[in-house]
Parts: sequence; structure tokens; C-alpha cells
Amino acid sequence: MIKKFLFILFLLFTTTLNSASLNMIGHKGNELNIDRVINIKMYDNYFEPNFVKIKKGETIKFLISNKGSLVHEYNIGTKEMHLEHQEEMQKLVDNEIIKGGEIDKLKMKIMSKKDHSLAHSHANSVMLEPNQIGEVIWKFTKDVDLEMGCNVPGHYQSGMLGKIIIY
Ligand SMILES: [Cu+2]
Repeated sequence: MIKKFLFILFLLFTTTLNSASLNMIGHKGNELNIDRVINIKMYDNYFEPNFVKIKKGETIKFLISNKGSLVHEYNIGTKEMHLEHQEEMQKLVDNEIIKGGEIDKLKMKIMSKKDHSLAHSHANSVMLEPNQIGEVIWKFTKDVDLEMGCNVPGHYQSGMLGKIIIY
């Protein structure tokens, strides 16, 4: 009984954390207020560059291109957020929505009606197939340790991450 109660408490805590965590790292930037554009290339399995410095308050447009042969993700978050997000990404692989170099968008759309976490639409990230280009516009308002990371299963662990230093 107590175990069950603690588990519910834990669930409540983690879902609150989920919705709060995006605000903890800043918020979606406005297209009209971009201070700088930073180009990021994604390879199998690393980012180039894998280190960026951003002044607190800046709105950055990250122009991201996938130069690799696999699906990759550019995601801005704390280490904890990445680890948590990796569970979501594992589901996309388990359900064969991510298959090597392809994203089955139709399947993602259909399945996400039942399980919203499969929709994978977050303002702080973009997921790309090989040769695709995407962007993330983010306003960095908080003094937190941030990382860019690819949370496709195994990629982060094999070194597909980098530092975002806010100063
Ligand atoms: Cu990757």
C-alpha cells in the first residue's frame, strides 16, 4: 500500500518535472528576434561543432543538417532531460518508427494518437533523416548547464553530445 502511494507520488513528481523542465532551460525563440545563427552538422555519431558559447538572453537559431546515414536528433537540455528523453526515443525504435535512416512519419502520427509521447514534437529539439535540414530557435534565459544531445538509442552513449555554455 505504501509502495503504491510512493509510486503515485513519484509519478506526480516526474510529470510535474516534465512540464516544468522546458521552462528551466529557457523557451522557444521568436523568429523575429534572432541574435545569431549557429550551424550544426550531425554525423554518425557526433556533432560538429560539439561546443557552443551563448550569452544569457540570446536567441539563437540553430541550423542543423544531418550529414550522416542514420536518423539523428538535435536536442537542447540538461543531462537529466536527455536521459529521460532517451526512454521516449527507445519507444520510437521499439515501434519501428525510427528505422536506421528513416522516420516513419505516418506510423508516428497514427500511433501518437494513442500514446502522445510518440509524437515527438518539442520546441527544443528536431529529428532529421539523412540529408535533411532543420532548425531550432531557442531563447536562453537561464543559467544552467546545458548539453546538445542526440537521443536516438545508443547515440548519446557513443559520444553524440556536446556542451552549451551560458555566460
Ligand atoms: Cu544520433
